[in-house]
Amino acid sequence: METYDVIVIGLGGMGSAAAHHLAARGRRVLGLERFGPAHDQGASHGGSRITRQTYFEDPAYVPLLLRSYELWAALERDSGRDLMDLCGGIMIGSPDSLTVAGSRRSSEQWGLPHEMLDAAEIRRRFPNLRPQPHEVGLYERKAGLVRPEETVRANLDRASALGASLRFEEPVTEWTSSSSAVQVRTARGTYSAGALVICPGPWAPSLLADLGIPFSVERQVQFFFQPVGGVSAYLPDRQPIFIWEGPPETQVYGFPALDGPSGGVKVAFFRGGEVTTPETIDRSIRPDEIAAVAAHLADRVPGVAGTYLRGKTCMYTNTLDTHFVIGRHPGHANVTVACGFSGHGFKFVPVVGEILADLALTGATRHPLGLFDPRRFSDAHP
Ligand code: PYC
Repeated sequence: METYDVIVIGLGGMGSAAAHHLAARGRRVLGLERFGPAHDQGASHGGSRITRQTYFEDPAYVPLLLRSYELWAALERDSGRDLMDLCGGIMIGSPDSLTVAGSRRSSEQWGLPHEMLDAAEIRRRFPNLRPQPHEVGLYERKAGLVRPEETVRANLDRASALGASLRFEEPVTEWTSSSSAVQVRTARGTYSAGALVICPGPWAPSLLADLGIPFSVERQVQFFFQPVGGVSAYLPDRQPIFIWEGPPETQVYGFPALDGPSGGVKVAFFRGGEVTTPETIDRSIRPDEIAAVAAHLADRVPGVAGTYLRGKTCMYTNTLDTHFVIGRHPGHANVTVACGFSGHGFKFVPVVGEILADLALTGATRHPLGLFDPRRFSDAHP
């Protein structure tokens, strides 16, 4: 049987970063992925993902984001790939909305540079955006976007260059652990290692059923439009990423135009999608969903939804509190898990890779993981 120091299951965003960090620490690493490299079947594709440091979800994420930015810069340098575009970002809504008030709270708590803009100032600085008079925006210059597929490729390349063995099109059928070792079975063989890292993405409900966490996998659509008049007014030097809340509990988000005239502008709703599974997800895009996002944007970013170009489905793996699950598996001391990223995880990929390597090799990490305890959904947990 082939034997390694650490096996990583799942080589999407988080798993590819874990494989990279483990290999960089000189360990013998096996990475197993059910699809090909940087595939589009899970949650790490679509050309762009938001990054930001002001974090309405909880200020506790900020230290992780600061470290993620450092590691992202290092990954760009080491891989020679263009992974990040800090084109700025604006969080819009009524002053007491979660998006605005939460972003402001995290900025003030951590002393993050930001500007509060009223509706007139938003319209003046970013003419594509048309807030209502009662709406305001928190503008963060260091927000922007990261490139998911390029990032996964960069981490896979680095892992491979540092000696990791990466196997694709090889789904895991079973994993087991004893006090001294883990074993992982696939259709091609059985592998053993001292430690296991599981980054299952939307396959968490099956691969990590024994965690007992009530995950809910959600279908989401990323829509690409050609704006009226073309992409020139939407290029990254003019158009920041935006997250726009309103009416309450509805958030829509968007990016500048990327990848030339045919790339278009990407927009999507954040949450509120249908419950699905990786086996049953409907990957077709329905006319009514295209019409719904275009109608929602019509007063806010008029002209953005000019001509529909294409759509791409992806899956969120939501937890009940929408915080991540990262930690040692409560029932298996040599198994580390990272899942339940609830639609906002990709910007953390580099720091999660570092954390997973820490946990798999030493059982501890200097990073704050208080929000992410895998045991928090159990009745026995205080
Ligand atoms: O990842 O920050 C994020 C995000 C917000 C809305 C959609 N994605």
